Amino acid sequence: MTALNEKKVQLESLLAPLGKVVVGFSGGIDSTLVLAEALRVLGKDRVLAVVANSVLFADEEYTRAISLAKSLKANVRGITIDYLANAHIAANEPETWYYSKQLFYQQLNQIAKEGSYQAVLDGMIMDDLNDFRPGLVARNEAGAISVLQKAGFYKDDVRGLAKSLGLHNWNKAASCSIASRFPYYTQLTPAKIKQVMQAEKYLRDLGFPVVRVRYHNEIARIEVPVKELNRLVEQHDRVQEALVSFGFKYVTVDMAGFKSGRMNDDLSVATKQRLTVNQK
Ligand code: NMN
Repeated sequence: MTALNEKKVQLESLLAPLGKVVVGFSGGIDSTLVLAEALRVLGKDRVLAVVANSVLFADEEYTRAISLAKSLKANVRGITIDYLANAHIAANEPETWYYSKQLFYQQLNQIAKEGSYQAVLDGMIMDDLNDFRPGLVARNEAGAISVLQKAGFYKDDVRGLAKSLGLHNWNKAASCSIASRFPYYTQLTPAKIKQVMQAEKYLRDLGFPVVRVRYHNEIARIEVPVKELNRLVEQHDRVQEALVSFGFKYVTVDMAGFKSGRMNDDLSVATKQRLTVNQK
């Protein structure tokens, strides 16, 4: 048996005894695999996909996630989370990840309780253990189960299994809360968030699926993979014009290319450790 097959068997054996489950579903490939496998192993009537809509994620991501869950024949429920009502999150403190996941899991647990679901599942994977992920502490506190992580799935395993199962988004670029585009302690407002979302959507539509527009007040710092830098700079005129129209004064391209977690470079080792204790 291949290593991936062993992980798949392990995943099935983790899912089988769970009874009725709620799956926190974002439409990303990790939670898509969890949802698809939960549906296959437990059956449609014992799985509920819950999709969160909020100002920190693009509306199109929410709509796409709802349709994807429906196309997998899952029962699906949308919820709304007012992240900016939490002062820590609005202030984009390093704790933002903890508090936003806490709000998310609280709602999932509430839904599970009301519907007599025995477990709440999410899409965290092994790679998340090597990242700055305070959300894992919130997950542990909430008692949510990361079945892929428990079965030892890394991103390549997820994509490999998703592809073999015919999940069309197997190669989808990872996306996350828009908070990651802002330096820590930058006050998040709907206007700033909209500015960054418009800029990223523009660049995605221009043919850059992997992109971050980091917000530094008047300056936009665009990150795309290094191999895409030339192609981006070739289109400097239109990119400059568009991003200025969204409210930036200066439009820059980061020569280091896309680096997930770049804003965490500003955090001290002590802060990272404090917020991720017991992560592993
Ligand atoms: O790819 P970017 O935009 O840089 O964002 C990734 C970063 O966002 C990660 O390095 C992580 O620090 C943060 N993040 C944290 C959680 C969490 O704690 N649950 C979830 C998603 C992203």
